[in-house]
Amino acid sequence: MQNPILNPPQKQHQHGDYSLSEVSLANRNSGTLLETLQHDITPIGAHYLLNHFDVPYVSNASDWQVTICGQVDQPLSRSLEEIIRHATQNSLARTHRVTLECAGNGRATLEPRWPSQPWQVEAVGTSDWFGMPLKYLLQETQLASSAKEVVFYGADKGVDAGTIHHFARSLSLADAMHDDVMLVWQMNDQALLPQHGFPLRLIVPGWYGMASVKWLNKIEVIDHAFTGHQQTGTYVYRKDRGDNGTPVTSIRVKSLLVPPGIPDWSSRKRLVKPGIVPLVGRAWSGNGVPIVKVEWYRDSEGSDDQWHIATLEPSKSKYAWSKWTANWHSTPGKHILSCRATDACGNTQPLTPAWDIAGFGNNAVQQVEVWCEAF
Ligand SMILES: Nc1nc2c(c(=O)[nH]1)N[C@H]1C(S)=C(S)[C@@H](COP(=O)(O)O)O[C@H]1N2
Ligand SMILES: [Mo]
Repeated sequence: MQNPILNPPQKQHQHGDYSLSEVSLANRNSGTLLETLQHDITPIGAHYLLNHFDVPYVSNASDWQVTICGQVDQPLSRSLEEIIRHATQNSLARTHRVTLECAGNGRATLEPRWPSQPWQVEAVGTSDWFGMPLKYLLQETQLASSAKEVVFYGADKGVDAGTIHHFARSLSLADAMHDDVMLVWQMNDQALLPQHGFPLRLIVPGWYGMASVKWLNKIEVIDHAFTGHQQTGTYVYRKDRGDNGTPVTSIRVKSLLVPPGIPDWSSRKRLVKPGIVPLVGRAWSGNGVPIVKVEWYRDSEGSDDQWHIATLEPSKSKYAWSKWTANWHSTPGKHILSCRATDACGNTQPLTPAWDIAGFGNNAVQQVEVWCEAF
């Protein structure tokens, strides 16, 4: 019999009930609790998780080595201890508040859906990431003039679509040298948790999460375009299987609201009393582009509404989400609440998802079902 791990059947889109493998992925890769959108910084442990393979076991962080190889005059190896000492002695260490979102966020709301981590809306979070701009490490070696891309390897290894590989992603040399791309060893003032990349990861602000390689232990400078599985086999926007596609890069404009009132345990539908219901949520976009407008909408059976302008608190950090608030005068009955953000480049969220075969980049508006009744 053929080994099904190395000779997997082609993935097929799914309708209806979730498969056991999707449920297993959902159990491993938790989403942010939407009520924590109240916090400027997602509490540690409530940040969403996306791990393709197993979390590497690291017993001693100070032994952690990063090698830089490929198109460099001389390969270089640095321990995390040396990196931290270099950053501290030269005042290179800094904190960036960054909103991270998984490119697959929203995948499960597409019909039919791609069998993968079945995110609805919850794969987003904001942290204070502490470390050093990556460029200072790259500058410790002489890059060859042929250097074109920089590939970042994680210590985690597994199989996807029959291909055995370490999780690895590349950036163009220019993107890798960008001031804001960070080598990170702390999250919210404590060491990275094992599942968030302990002891060292990359943070690429403004990009979807796949670029922020965790458990970083190898950096390879190459003179061609990287074709690893996580670069070209996935994280590419495709309308159909034959499509060459375009790489997934920066985050698309998006917003969420904290579901108001109280939830029903199993359906997560909401119950509110008639009257003023405060609404609060977050809005963000990619590449450090600020949010300029958030609107909210109430779709109630038998009555028409319009988009209302919410109050927007501008973000204090370039790459972090903004908070928005509004007051809803709720009336008895069933309502669907939505919010919609617009960024400074004029991008706004669509009402229905754009089709993508693997459900990437879905920034369609969230829909929250709320029942209003005196109780
Ligand atoms: N080494 C490694 N890095 C990785 C991943 C991974 O599976 N392995 N997942 C990526 C993806 S798809 C996302 S969305 C982010 C998630 O980061 P978090 O789990 O810390 O929220 O990590 C990225 N970095
Ligand atoms: Mo992701």
